[in-house]
Parts: sequence; C-alpha cells; structure tokens
Amino acid sequence: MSCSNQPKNSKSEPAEIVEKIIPASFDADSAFSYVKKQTDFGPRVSNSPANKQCAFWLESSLKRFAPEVKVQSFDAKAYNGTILHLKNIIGIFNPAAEKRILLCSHWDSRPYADNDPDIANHRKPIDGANDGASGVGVLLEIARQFSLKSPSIGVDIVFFDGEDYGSPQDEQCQVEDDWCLGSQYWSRNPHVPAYSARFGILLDMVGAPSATFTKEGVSMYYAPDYVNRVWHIASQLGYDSYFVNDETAAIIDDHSYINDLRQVPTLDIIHHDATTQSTFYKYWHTLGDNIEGIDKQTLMAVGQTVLTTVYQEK
Ligand code: AHN
Ligand code: ZN
Repeated sequence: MSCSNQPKNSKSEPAEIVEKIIPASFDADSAFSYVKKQTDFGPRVSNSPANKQCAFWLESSLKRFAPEVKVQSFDAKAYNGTILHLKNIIGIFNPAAEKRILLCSHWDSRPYADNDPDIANHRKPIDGANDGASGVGVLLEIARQFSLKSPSIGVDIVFFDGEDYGSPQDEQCQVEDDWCLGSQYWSRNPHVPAYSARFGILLDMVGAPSATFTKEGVSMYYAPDYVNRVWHIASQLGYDSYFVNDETAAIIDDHSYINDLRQVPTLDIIHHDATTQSTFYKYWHTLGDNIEGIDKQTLMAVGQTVLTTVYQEK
C-alpha cells in the first residue's frame, strides 16, 4: 500500500515511558517482622488493651526512623454509639519540604469476623494480619529505608485508627460514614494546618500470596495519572502479575475521605479478588486473616513499588 521503507510508528512508545527506573532496596523479611509484631499483640481493636500497646510500639518505632513524629489522640463515635479513643500516628520525613507525598494505612483491626464462614465467629475480633498489619508493616519498612536514604521530597506516613469499626454485615442499622473514622478525622484535622501533598498512596491488604491489585474506581476518578505511574513502575520492576491492568468498581476506604475532604489525589493499593462475593481477598473479615497467610513476596512487590515511586519524585 504505502511506502514500505517507512518505520512503523504504531509501535513507538511515548518518551515518558523510557524514563529510567532504579529499583529501590526493600527488605521483605524486615517488613514481615513488623507485620508479625503487630499480630503478636492480638487483635488491635480500637479501645482494646492490645490497641493501646500497639500504638506505643508504632510511635516508638516511627521515632527511630523519622525526624518528627506526631500522634493525634481524639474521640469518635462508632455506629453503635460507643465512644472510641483513637490515635492516628504520623511519621514526618523532611518536615520543612513543601513538596510532599502521603503514604497511609490503617493500623486497627476489625472487632468482628462477620464474613467468617462460621456464624459462631461473627462477633469475634480478627488478627487482621493482612487487613491492617500488612500495610503498616510495609510502611514501617519504608520508614526504615528513609532513615538509610532520604527521599528528595517530604513524606508523611500516616497510620489511621478506627478504620475497621463499621457496622456488622448482619445488623439492620446501616449507618453512613461508620468506617474510616481515623482518616475522616485526619482529613478534617490534618497534623499540619492546611496540609496538602502532591499525591497519596493508601495500602490495604497487601500481604496475601499472589494478591492482585486492580485500578480501583475512586483512585481512577481522583488520581488516574498516579495510578498509571505506580502500575507502570510495578511492571518495570517485574510485578505486573500483582499490579494488574484491570479497572474495578469504586470502594469506600480511607482514600475516599482523603480525596473528598482533603483534596489530596490519593490511590488505594487494595487486594481485589473477582472470585469472592466481597471482591476482597478470601479471608477478608474472617478468623483466617492471620499471620499464616502473609507472603513476603507480596510485601516485597508492594514495598519496592511504593518506595521506588517515592524515590523517583523530585
Ligand atoms: C467497606 O467494607 C465499606 N470498605 C472496605 C474497606 C476496608 C475494610 N478495608 C479493609 N477493611
Ligand atoms: Zn477490614
């Protein structure tokens, strides 16, 4: 048809894709030990003694790695009227930098295994090894890496309390905004007045074997460029079996409130499983969510991807 000597430019890539990606060093054994340390306290249900003990450990751990640590203590009313004494725990790197990135996860664990196949377990608290501890473990290891090699820009690592105290599936009264109490508080009362960041990354359930992370709807609505950047970096690092190129429905999670109330474009790296009814990983809100189900390779894929993303930012 046309001149056959012409190079086919249909295969040429946009210039930005050629950007060199230097893999960050991330220690998955260290991240795993931080996950296990949390589950060793027992379920970290808000208001419980284990929650209190874990809060002190998180605060002192962050203080080893970050030049500045802040703890927000506040009360919030749960769906059932219980007053929860909550703590958001925040590690601040390069505090004076104006350009910032937000990294976050929730550190409390759910009071109810209300998705457990055995109905007798529906009011028992869960270990939350994956749902809670995995994201915090990865971020603590990232904090340790920052203490060895500082990022170019400012980073705030925020551990939210009271994320998982939403009303049980089998209770009639479904209350609005009963999840994500810590991130709702922080979004309205950030640790720095008028806080802003270039973008944010939330980690939620990032430790199951062969986990798959899809491009979730709220993330794609508010932060599509950052989603695509993180997924691209993951694929360059060889993690495209974890960070899959599918778009899935919007969900309410801590990032929804951060996007809505604080206007920081924030994406959620959250395990999506199309084969379960919940669309979350199979042990979600069951007693099966324990340390036995945590896989260092998944912690590595997520940790190295997030850390590499942060070090790329200038
Ligand atoms: C709801 O179940 C409403 N949102 C999912 C957020 C979540 C719960 N992540 C972990 N546990
Ligand atoms: Zn949960």
